Amino acid sequence: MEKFFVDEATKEIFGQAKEENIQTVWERYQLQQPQCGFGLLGLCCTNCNLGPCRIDPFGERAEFGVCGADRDTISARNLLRRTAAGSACHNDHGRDLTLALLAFSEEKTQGYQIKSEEKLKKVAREFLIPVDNRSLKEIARDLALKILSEYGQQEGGLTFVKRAPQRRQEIWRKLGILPRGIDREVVEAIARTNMGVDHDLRSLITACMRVSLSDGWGGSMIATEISDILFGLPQPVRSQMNLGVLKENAVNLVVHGHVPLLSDVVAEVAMEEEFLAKAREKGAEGINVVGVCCTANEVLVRKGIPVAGNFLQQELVLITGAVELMIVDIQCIMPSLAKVSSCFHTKVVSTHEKARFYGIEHIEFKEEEATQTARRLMEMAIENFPKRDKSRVNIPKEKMDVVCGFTTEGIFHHLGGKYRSTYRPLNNAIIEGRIRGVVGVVGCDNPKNLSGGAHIALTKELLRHDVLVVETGCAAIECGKGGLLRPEAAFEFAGLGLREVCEATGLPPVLHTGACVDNSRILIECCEILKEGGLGEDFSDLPVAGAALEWMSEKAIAIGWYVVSSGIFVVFGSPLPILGSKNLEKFLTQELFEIIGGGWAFEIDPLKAAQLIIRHLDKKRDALKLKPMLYEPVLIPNP
Ligand code: SF4
Ligand code: MSK
Repeated sequence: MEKFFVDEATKEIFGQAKEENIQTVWERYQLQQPQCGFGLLGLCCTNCNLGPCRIDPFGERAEFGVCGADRDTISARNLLRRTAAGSACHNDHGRDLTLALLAFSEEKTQGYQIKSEEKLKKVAREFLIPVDNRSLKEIARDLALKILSEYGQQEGGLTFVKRAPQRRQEIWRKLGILPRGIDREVVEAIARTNMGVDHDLRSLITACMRVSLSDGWGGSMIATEISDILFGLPQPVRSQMNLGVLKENAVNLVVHGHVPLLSDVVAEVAMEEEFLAKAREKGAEGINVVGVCCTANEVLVRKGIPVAGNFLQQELVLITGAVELMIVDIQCIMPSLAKVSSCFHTKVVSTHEKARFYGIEHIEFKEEEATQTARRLMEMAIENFPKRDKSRVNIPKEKMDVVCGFTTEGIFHHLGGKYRSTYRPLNNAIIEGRIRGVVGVVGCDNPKNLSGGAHIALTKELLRHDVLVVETGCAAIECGKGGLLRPEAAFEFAGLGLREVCEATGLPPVLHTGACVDNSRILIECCEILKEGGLGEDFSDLPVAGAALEWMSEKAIAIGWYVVSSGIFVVFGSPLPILGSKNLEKFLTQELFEIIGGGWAFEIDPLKAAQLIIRHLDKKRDALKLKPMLYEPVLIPNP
């Protein structure tokens, strides 16, 4: 297993865990082998009590479930359920943020303020809310209520959908996949998959697209925009990533999960002199707040808080023996943390009312007590410091410098300068053949693949072919650990054309854009490229693509779907669990391109995935009649 680790810190602490008999995700993955073939192919159904049913992939035994559902129905229905679950997660995240904005406007929160007045007013105007001569709280209240009404609405459309190019909106309208209300699409998707409801592959996939659009152009975009309003618009910021950001002589406090509502306040409280003094009294030199997963990305891009690890490293962070407290909220949190933490002095505390764990203390977070809760947790971490067994502390030395926090708005300034904010230089670079195209490398890390290594291999291969890469989530953290989020990476890994652009603008060749919900920023960046002109009229015209080679979560399926439904080519590493239905596979990987302009490919080898993407970008360049690429791809060591 170790031979697959590209990250030395991971390898080291995994080895230590084995010596100490602490089970981690990699061993549990091994113990699950061989994984259920029916599940992998999408051919099992548990949707009613006539079953569970399984379809024989070789067609020798059962070809139908007890009710008569065939492989196409079962695999498409399973896919829709997963897409709905992923969308529900993002949409609910957006709702949490909206309720927090509402609570703020009603003076029911602690420690929050409007950090981006400009963003509040901009978004309010989009929702047709008057902003002149009104207090920020009044505007915030109206905006929160308007957004909440889009959650409950039954007909009409979503405001953010209007950000998409006209041609795309028309395609959605024609296909009947414009989301009507955010909650409605999730509920309807689940209802369709009930025994005896929707059995038609195309109809089920249409529902996949519509529910995913309620996420990408609904819940996720809402989460991003309100996070910017309440916690500030990210700016390019220097920081560090990997287990080496934990400190031997400090109180180490880890925030993990997805929602920035508590973690942002925790990061603020950690700077208060009162707590620093208390930490010193307990023998620590300071308080070190670090992050894991997407909560990490949220506080990284706004506050420069270092990142201790991505999804697969969450147990390893605790196995360093150096963590006093890990605060978790929702999504991607392994229930195994209770067991792992029990081997050390480390406390893990769950804080979100929707996420509880056996063996983990729960201290519920409420917006009206945010600062109070953050302080209580801080006390807890400090009190725990003297209980640390110093002889068991093992913090790997690996940590990598990164520059993160590139938003749609930030890229404007970077490209055009403060006084002439524009995407023109980017469009020109694409048109003139300096940049081949733009690719979003996103998603989780997975022991089924290379435990993060696939993101690095794919990104390096794209860079040397002059592809500008934008990243979010755990893929971004993996590439950060691998040294790709430094401006210098342009000189080490990028092709000559991309290198020239990076040199001229000061941008790194890989732009860290934020957390999983911030994939919505990538959609908006594509809108800006189109608005700037010269590269077509719709997303499907652009030389762009998305990749989530190590996807794990249902949320990644929802993201993949809203990107495909927006007319963009998406490559997943391990296939979606649909290969038991040849019709569905053909539909997703071939026929969809004609219908929606985007579609799927599955390729587990990162270098082959890069080739698929490059061919796709070149096809789009040819269709736009762009100039040939100026330079041949460069050779880089260790591709
Ligand atoms: Fe079996 Fe049909 Fe029930 Fe699914 S819905 S469990 S295929 S009988
Ligand atoms: S945290 S969804 S493992 S990217 Fe957003 Fe990482 Fe995937 Fe969770």
